[in-house]
Amino acid sequence: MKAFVFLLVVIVISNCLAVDRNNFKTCEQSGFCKRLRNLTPNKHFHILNVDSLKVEGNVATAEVSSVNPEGDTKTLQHLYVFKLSALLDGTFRVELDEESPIYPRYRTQLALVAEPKADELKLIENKDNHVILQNSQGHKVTITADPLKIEFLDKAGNVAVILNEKSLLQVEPLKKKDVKVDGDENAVAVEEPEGTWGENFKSHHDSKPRGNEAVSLDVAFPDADHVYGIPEHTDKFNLRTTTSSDPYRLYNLDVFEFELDSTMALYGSIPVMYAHGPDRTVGVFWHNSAETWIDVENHSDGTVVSSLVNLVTGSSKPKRVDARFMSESGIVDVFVLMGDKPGDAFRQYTTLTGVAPLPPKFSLAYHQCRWNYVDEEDIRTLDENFDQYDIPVDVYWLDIEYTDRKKYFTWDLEKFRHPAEMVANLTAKSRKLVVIIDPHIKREAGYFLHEDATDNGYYVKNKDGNDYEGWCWPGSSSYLDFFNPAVSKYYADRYLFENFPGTSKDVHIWNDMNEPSVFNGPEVTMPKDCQHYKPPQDGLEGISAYWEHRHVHNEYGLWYIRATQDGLLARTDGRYRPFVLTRSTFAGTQRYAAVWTGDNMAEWGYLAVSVPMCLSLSVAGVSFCGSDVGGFFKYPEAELMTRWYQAGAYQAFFRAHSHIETKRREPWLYDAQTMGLIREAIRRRYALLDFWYTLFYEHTLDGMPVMRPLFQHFPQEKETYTIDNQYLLGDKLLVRPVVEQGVTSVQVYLPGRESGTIWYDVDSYQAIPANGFFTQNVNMAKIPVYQRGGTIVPRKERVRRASPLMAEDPYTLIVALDSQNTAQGSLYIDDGETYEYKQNKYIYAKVSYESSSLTYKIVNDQASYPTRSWVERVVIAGIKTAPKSAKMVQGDKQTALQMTLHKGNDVLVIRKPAASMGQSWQINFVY
Ligand code: NBV
Repeated sequence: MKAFVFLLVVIVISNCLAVDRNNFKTCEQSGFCKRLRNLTPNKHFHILNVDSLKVEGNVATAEVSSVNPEGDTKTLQHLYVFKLSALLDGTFRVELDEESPIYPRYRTQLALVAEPKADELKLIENKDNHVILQNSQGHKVTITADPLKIEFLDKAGNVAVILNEKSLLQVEPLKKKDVKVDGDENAVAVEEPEGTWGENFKSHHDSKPRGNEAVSLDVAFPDADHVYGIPEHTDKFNLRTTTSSDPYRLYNLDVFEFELDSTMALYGSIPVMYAHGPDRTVGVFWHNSAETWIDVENHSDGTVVSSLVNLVTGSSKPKRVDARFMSESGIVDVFVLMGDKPGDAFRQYTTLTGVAPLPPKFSLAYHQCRWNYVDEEDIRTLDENFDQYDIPVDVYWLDIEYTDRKKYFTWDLEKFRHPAEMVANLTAKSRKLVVIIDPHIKREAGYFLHEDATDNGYYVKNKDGNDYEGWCWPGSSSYLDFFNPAVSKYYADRYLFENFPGTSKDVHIWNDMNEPSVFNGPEVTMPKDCQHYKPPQDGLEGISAYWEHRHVHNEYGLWYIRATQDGLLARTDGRYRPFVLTRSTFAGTQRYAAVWTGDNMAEWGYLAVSVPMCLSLSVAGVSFCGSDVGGFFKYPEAELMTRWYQAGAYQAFFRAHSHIETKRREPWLYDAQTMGLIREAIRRRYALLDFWYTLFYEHTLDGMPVMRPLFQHFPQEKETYTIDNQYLLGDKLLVRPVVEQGVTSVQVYLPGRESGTIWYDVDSYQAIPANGFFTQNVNMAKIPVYQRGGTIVPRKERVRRASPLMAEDPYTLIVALDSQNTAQGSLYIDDGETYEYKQNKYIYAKVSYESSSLTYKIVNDQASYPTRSWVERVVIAGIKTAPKSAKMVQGDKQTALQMTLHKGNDVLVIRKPAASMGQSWQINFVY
């Protein structure tokens, strides 16, 4: 019966065309969102007791009390502890918790990479209701005590961020149910808002054993033009005003057939927001893993009222963005990132939550996936076809059907009888396999995972303390409680080769459904009153002895992928870099996995949204992002498929994927011309693989996004603030994928007019001076990509069947000159798969050009890597005067070089400089 209902659900959902909004809460239907959103500003005051202020080390603490909003006298209601910490690199942290909560409140555990490092904090003043503090960089914090307001000032003394200006700060005090006043047995319980001790949504009841425990805070960004971040949504990159819609929602959910242009929740939640304007970029990171809603009000958005006022007064629109964070539980814990350039704010965020580790190089190449490649024969044919049609590919993927009836860590031995052999055949050709492992565990007698988990109490518990049982792909399922270290360890061990037969170091992992997705749960996820492990502590019992799922929901997937990464590391004793892909995200995800944007559709709008979605994830630390190429649902016709490959070739995670019920769509199944265009797009990716790899290496050093918004490098240029169909790769390439159907031209914005930036079309080396928008003609082969003048990009022109086969191939360096005739670039080389680079086995070189020379200098003196690669060509675009001769100098060897001038005599090509990349070299020019 259950199976029948399940099948019915699948059939019904498969036939829907769009998201069923009824399955997901609106703010009105979410008790705390409704409650908090209805609070009147400037009514619920908090007062900081200035006499209690203590500054010790980098931390200022003080007592804060809430004031009775009803009475006109300031009756103190509840006591809180306020904490302000100054952290290294221009970051502050503000925390507010109850002074004596009846149970400990949840503090998000896994988002921070480490305990943030302290800066100094000086008390400058404490008088007349005001406290002024300052960090070592000269940022000041002004605290107004009554009512409580906290202002963060930039180095020039301008207010950059204000907390609680509207007095919407709330930390709802925890209460016990049915507390009688003053111990009087007959007294009536204090009247509480409806829903305090239980809420319903559709057929689901949430028992809320701790009652209301929400937190909220208003944040203002004076002078900001726009705010960005808080992925994952399908909206534009610059966030919209939400006064007449629902707030942006952060609650990791499996939203079937998600819609575009929406503030609805999706698979991931990264609560970091940036505010940008010509004066500065700042950010706030709301460190909370519970369901969160965020309102945004951009005062320069041109609402009717402000436009009318402006018309009458003739004034320009006031610049300022207000935001408001509302979470269901936890404490107020917010990091203020003082910027002041965009890159500073992005780095401050990754300083807190960590950078992505250097990925194995193959994972930046092309991946071929489908739900499902059905058996070994299918994989073999797939592999043969890639070779036959001469299309490079590094990785094939197996979706859920490879398992024995969705029992993870097993194989369907009918269809995959010789997994080890299948993998060996792939690795013999330098290719890899990725297999899916989902978090739901089939509740089937005899399935070792289920039996171990049941016997050892490893499952998440329901509200009554029994193993929680939900419904997912395998049917009746339970979910491991990764918050218990023993469970994470147990799970990590499942990846050991002896525990997962058929796998090898060349089999990597895809973690899907880790929101977690529960088909029959409230909003397709786990009930909030489920119970998670909490380390046992004396005196904690009853509801104090566990965390509820509501506290940890958005970080559940993070605990899961951490266990996966641990497992993949352990299986090779930490020798090989693992690759993990996750669907659910939270702050810190980048440390463990790459991310894809989930189940999109083969429609133009979904291709277009892949750019702002990945940009938002990128500035939120997750640079390794991509979307299903071709679209997951539906079938992409040739034009859409071609454009999607062309776009995907310039996004970090480059994987084609499709739904099980869609028509097959491997490149050779299209007409010959389309296949040729797809092949060409993939080949372009392979040619630039070392460029990508270098960017990811540099990300490990400086935490900068790999995929960047234009305003990161052109912060003054207002036109860039709302552009989200273009982006930069590093500071070097500008990409404007064609995401429109049937076009013969697109508008491209080339920034840098003021600074005289020159851009070069990467196909023709034609120099285009930055001058705002220009019209770029596009035929089906055209991918509008431009190299910034002043940069050097490494390429490999001999594209092969898989990226490892190109490891020792020679490089072409593309030198694009700026108006000063200079250019800089870099190159990172290592073995692409191990951690030996940590023992100095790598090359990191800076390449720089000035008119008399081109220098390739290895900057890591202590390190070396025995590469056989050499430089086979140098292309210098934008040359004004051609040199008469050129000489290569490497060690004590000097060689005269051949050069030719091309195009309008402004592209110089140096053939076969033939210097090894294993040693520094220089080309000297004579004029
Ligand atoms: O495992 C099947 C799919 C997978 O192909 C897709 O990429 C995931 O996002 N999975 C979701 C489960 C069901 C999709 C309807």
